[in-house]
Amino acid sequence: MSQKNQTLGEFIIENQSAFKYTSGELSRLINSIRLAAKVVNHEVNKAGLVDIIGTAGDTNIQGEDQQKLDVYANNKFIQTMTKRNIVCGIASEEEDDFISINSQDENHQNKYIVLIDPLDGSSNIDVNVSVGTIFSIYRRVTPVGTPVTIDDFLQKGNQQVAAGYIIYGTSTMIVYTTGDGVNGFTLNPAIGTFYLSHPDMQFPEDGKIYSVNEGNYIHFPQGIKNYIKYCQMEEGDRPYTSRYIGSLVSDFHRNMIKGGIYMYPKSSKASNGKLRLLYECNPMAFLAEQANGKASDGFNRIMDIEPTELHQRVPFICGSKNMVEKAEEFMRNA
Ligand code: AHM
Ligand code: MG
Repeated sequence: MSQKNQTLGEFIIENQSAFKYTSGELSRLINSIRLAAKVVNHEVNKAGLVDIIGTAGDTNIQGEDQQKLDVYANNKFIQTMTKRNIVCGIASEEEDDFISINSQDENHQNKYIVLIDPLDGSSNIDVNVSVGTIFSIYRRVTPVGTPVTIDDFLQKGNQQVAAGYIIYGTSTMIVYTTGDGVNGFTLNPAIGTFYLSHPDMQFPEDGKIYSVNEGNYIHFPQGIKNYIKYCQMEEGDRPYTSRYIGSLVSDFHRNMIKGGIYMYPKSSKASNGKLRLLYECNPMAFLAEQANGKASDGFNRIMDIEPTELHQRVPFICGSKNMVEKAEEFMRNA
């Protein structure tokens, strides 16, 4: 049973035995994400103070190589998981190919792979607006002790064993699921400890917020245009409120707490939308479903989509169940 004032470390230990494949390995993996999150958080928070926001490859006044924060976060998460020898493979938005970690060594028994978007919401980094990290965890499908292959990464979302995000906002939080509900932990920056602050998070079934980049309106499919007009109509509890941060993690987080729908549809400019199936949409879909919400590409459940490539894009509609179902209805009828 989760309780308030519990630290993330305590929560992980207490809930380890409830996890069906329990061996401590997944707990160690989540612990390593927790550690990297603190380091990245520290760097994100001082971004305005020090001259770290420059072009990757620049040299700063101390003669140190500058890294953009997304490059920094990518390196930090990969290093932490690699050095602690905790996973057999990682794929990242920042890397063209997946990374194999000692997985050809027959003594290497790690069975988890991680897909990660180390710092999502990149357009917000330079302007002091919340960004996030998104992660998705699977068991490998190829045998342990052999090199990981692309098949280990191209698994359907419904095979995820854990997923979550870190939000670097007014407070920093880790929100994650291992398939038994969603829990949120807030960092106390004074002592560097995450506390359980949001046990058993749930999307309200209905909501009044819609989040979409309306600048793309004329390029949207007719079903989405019709649904947006429905959101704006004066009728019943409508018009809804429009809120769009442009950081998926932040928009999702707000909608989960308050009730709402996030949409990044396909458009006449981008036939599959913008967001990536494997390390943006699937983990958010897993969280949404675990929190009584829903995630769809407009017609199908996100987590049932068969992936064909690592950096595949997919239209994404996610949030309060009744709102997503209404948007799907508009898509079907358009
Ligand atoms: P990124 O991975 O390059 O940061 O892009 C993903 C982000 C999401 O966080 C956000 O919801 C979306 O892109 C915003 O896109 P746009 O600026 O086109 O509305
Ligand atoms: Mg991203």
